[in-house]
Amino acid sequence: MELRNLYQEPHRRFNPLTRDWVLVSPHRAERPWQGHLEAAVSAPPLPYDPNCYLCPGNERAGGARNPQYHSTFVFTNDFAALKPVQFDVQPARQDDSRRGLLRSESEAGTCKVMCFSPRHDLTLARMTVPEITSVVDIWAEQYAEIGSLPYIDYVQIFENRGEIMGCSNPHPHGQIWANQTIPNEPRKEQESQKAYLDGTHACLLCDYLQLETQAGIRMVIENAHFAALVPFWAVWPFEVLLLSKLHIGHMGSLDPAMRSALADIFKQLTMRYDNLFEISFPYSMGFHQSPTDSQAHPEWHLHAHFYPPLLRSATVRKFMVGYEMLAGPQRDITPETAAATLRNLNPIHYAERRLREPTL
Ligand code: H2U
Ligand code: ZN
Repeated sequence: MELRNLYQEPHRRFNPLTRDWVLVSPHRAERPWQGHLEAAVSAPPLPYDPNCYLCPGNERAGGARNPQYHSTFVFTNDFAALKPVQFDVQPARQDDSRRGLLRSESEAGTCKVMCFSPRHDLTLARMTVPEITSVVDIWAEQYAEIGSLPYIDYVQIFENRGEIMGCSNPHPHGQIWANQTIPNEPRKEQESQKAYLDGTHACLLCDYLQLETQAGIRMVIENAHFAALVPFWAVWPFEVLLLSKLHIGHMGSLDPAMRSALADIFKQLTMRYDNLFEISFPYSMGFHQSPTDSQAHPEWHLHAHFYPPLLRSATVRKFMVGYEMLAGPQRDITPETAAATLRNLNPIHYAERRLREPTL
């Protein structure tokens, strides 16, 4: 069957980063929806909220008080999932069954919270490019600083946005969790990138970006140093993969021009996301970059994944349940349709457009 026809019919696509398959069912996109609707837009927040744990000068849940910060502010999570080790100790390992069925290991690390802005009512989409650039600077600084700890092998930078993603606070913030071992997702990507480099003497994501640049159909937006596209193997309806154009392994290698280009593409992409359903768009986003395990990692290519949960409107989300939980991921609208939708959105943020429109 010709590939174009194949894409009208149920088919599966391979994710070379995780080596998983995703089932694509383009014909199901029009099915009716009588299920759960998410609550639509809540009232816009104020620039300062006296009850917010993250606003400048306020007391946090753990009892500490935030300083009167003026740009990006980082603190150690008061309810950290990982704890640092004070001196160089080997991880403790145990196998209660002696046959590998009841294995456990101690895991050290650190967790930080990063307030992107002192303004409670902003998001990355509404911040200026220089303001986002200072967020990028702190990401790079934290990656280097935390990664230089002898017991940290991986630094995971991420942002959970919106109540629908389980985010506890609307104040613009992200998190950094850093582990003694490489967690599942980056470990899978590391194995795939390494095998590809060993087998082809080329970088998996450099080759992939070249294909996508030629094809154009899944590209959403690009600038001098970064490209944002809906990957061929996307699972979430409006999933985006953000790639550096140069082969760099981590944020420490970003020069000032690349940092502002990263800030620029962040703003362009998150504005388009907000414009899609004219709401402050929820997602989980995170960077994947070289482990900090003191090994050389020529296979690693810096990138970020955006996983937004919404499907057809501000109130209809994609549920990863049933077949997805028990068998594998499945999607209805094709990555090509999702990319075209995002690409063709108005590049000006809807809230700014509303301000400019004359009121009747
Ligand atoms: P989410 O918005 O994704 O829920 O993350 C907020 C994090 O902030 C969460 O991990 C931490 C929580 O532990 N936090 C503090 O460290 N101190 C506080 O006073 C409130 C929240
Ligand atoms: Zn706040």
